[in-house]
Amino acid sequence: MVLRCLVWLFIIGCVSKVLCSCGAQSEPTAPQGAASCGCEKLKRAAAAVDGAEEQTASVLTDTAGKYSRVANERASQAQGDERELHSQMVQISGGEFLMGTDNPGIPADGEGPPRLVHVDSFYMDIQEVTNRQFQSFVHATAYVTEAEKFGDSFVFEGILSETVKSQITQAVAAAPWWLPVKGANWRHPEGLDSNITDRLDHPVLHVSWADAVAYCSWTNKKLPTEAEWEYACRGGLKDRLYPWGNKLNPKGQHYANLWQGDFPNHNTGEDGYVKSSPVMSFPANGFGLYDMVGNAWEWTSDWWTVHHTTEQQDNPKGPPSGTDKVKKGGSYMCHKSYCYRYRCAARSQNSPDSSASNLGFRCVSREQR
Ligand SMILES: [Ca+2]
Ligand SMILES: [Ca+2]
Repeated sequence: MVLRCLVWLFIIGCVSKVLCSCGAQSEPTAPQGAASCGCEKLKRAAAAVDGAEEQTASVLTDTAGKYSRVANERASQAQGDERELHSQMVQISGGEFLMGTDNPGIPADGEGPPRLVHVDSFYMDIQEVTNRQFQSFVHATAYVTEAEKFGDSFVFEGILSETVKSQITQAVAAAPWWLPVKGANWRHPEGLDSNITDRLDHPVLHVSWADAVAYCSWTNKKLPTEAEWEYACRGGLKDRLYPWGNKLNPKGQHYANLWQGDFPNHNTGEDGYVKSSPVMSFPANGFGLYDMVGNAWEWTSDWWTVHHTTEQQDNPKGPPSGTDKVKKGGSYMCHKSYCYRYRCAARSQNSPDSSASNLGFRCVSREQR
């Protein structure tokens, strides 16, 4: 019991980090205290629960207009492929880029120092893996996720029904808006009284790192390294906060599914969604990749560390071992006041067995799949 509780606390911490990973480079710096949304504390094995009972892609200019035009062109192409079971992939031509930032939104996350990194060419899913895709994987393999084995997963309180909330006596001390919900898993994102029937094209959630690896392996793919993910996120732009530039809402438009309003009490849903959104609901970046920031956090293959060499690196893969895995991009729960991690350089962590209602993934491969 105690172990489970500790695990939950840890997961909650991780989830918080996920939620928080929403930062940047040139926009005004994140407000003090913006470092903790609680998602990094959601590890199944650590935290402390309160009251626990137990491309050759061309480099684009940084103007929103050009970004938007290219994004919309790619979006219209992608819509036609939506019926295909496996994600469409785009080739990301290899090259050098500055990974990290010298103006970290959340210094404690190890966003800096910036370092010159080269990555080889690779292919990347243009979208987060969806419930429909994960469902086909489960149908074909009878795979059981870790959240299903544990019997619970972390869910943000704000999206739970009153019935489910009334049955929960635990909370994560450092992030009380994260609740361990019995029966919550990818099929039941907010617990047993919820389902994915009307969310088959949303990102699959409540998947652990091992679950993500299993799915990618099934499609002959793998998880991206953090370097691959960040290079892809930047979409050919240099020293920019977001995949589309430095302004969060160019010309008043939303470019990602994030949180508007006061976190964690009121989400206005100004961008159209208070929870996850169907994949590809917002413009793609210069490489044709959707939802790199926002919607669902995305697992990477790297172990977590906040210490980075400043020497030039070639296809870095992170530390050889660790306790947490790196996740990137932030989620629909990210707000600048609390989780400034919806920036390409931002990062957060979760233990590999963690799962939560805002954490998903996408896959990469060396060859076209
Ligand atoms: Ca939103
Ligand atoms: Ca995402």
